Amino acid sequence: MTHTEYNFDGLIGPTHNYAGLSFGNLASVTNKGAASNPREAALQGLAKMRAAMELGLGQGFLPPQDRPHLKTLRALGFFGSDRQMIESAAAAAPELLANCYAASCMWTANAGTIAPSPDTRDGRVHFTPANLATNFHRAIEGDTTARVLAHIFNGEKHFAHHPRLPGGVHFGDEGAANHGRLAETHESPGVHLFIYGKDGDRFPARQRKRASEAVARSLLLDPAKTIFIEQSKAALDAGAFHNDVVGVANGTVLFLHEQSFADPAGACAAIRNAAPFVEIVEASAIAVPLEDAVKSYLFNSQLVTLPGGEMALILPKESEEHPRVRNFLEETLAKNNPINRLVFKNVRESMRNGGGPACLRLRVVLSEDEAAAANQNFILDGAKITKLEDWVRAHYRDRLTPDDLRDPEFMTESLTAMQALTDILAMGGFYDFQK
Ligand code: SUG
Repeated sequence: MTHTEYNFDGLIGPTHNYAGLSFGNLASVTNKGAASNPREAALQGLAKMRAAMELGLGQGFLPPQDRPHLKTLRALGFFGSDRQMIESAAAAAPELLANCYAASCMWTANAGTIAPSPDTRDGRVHFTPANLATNFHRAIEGDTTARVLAHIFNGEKHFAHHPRLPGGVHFGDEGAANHGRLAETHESPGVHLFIYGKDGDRFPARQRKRASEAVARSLLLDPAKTIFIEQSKAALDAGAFHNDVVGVANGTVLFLHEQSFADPAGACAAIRNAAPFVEIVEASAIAVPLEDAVKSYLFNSQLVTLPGGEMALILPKESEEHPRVRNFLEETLAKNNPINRLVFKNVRESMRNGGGPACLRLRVVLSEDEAAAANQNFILDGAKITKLEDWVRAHYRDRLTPDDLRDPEFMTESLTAMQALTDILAMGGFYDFQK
């Protein structure tokens, strides 16, 4: 049976802002307090989805979550009407309010880890949502993410949903951002790479080895086709808070920075052993210093197989504008490997929070039957994208500062947008604020 890779991008929510919430993520910390443009952010994201679709790729999306997350504010002891909660949180704990306002579920590479049916013991597609335990604003995504995945991929015949890992940072898990699949074709059994970290000298690691191992177990993967690799501290401390900042796998190709792994020779030997077909396309530290890789997000690109079999990289504009990186990309293209097309997209609003093209998408490989069983409202065509663009234009602000989050009017505005979206998508009373 033919399998297709679908990229499920996060539709960027109306509260997209720069609150500096992610220690270890240089862009997030640097842009703290800057004004964002949520409308532009969402339109940039939709334009990237449209571009991927026009390349002939399968494209879906995950809806944004309800923010401010009133349920969390209540759990933190704020009380009274919704407006009163916003006012008292703004006065007593503005940083908590900012956490409850984050639009960070846009980075769906962190939604969970997915194993497609050719790779699992029971022949179903398996989903384990991430607990995102390291950062509070991200940890509160999990409940809704699990519900969204179960809503879109509904039906036990094809889909199996597992709970998030328990135990907080002990089992810190950041989903597919630290995971890659190599396979000769989408439908042949894949080899799964799980990259975990140990705390660096500057920054904490978010993905724990024991978490990666537990996720692999939950997904019913073949242990002989599962490899656990330690990320290098140099990469972590240079700002690669997720491994997808320094490497990406697709099909037969692993595209990465030579300083991605703690033991590069050992890791590559293990990968070649499990996946003899692999082509490793590497950037040396001389061609691209780690600092440039983190600045340009060159490896946070979507490495995709086009319908004709060739591979393309969907990259952020920042890589095009960086002379050394651009040069390395041109050289990579000229060499004998499957990558022979570059597509640069402007996702600057997301980039300023440390999220490039690859962060914005969750890959799900589906057979024709599985794709048909998925909720079609979340699988895109041109008309559906236009409808979402209209929704964004009708509801989003073009300027938002962290100070604006204090205004209860903005809460009303954001939840009104979410209500309209649930109507468009026939989701019923899906979100916590609607219950
Ligand atoms: O978790 N940024 C996200 C970026 C996630 C990128 N994802 C991948 N690499 N796959 C994070 O650090 C910043 C939010 C703020 O500061 O307002 C933020 O959450």
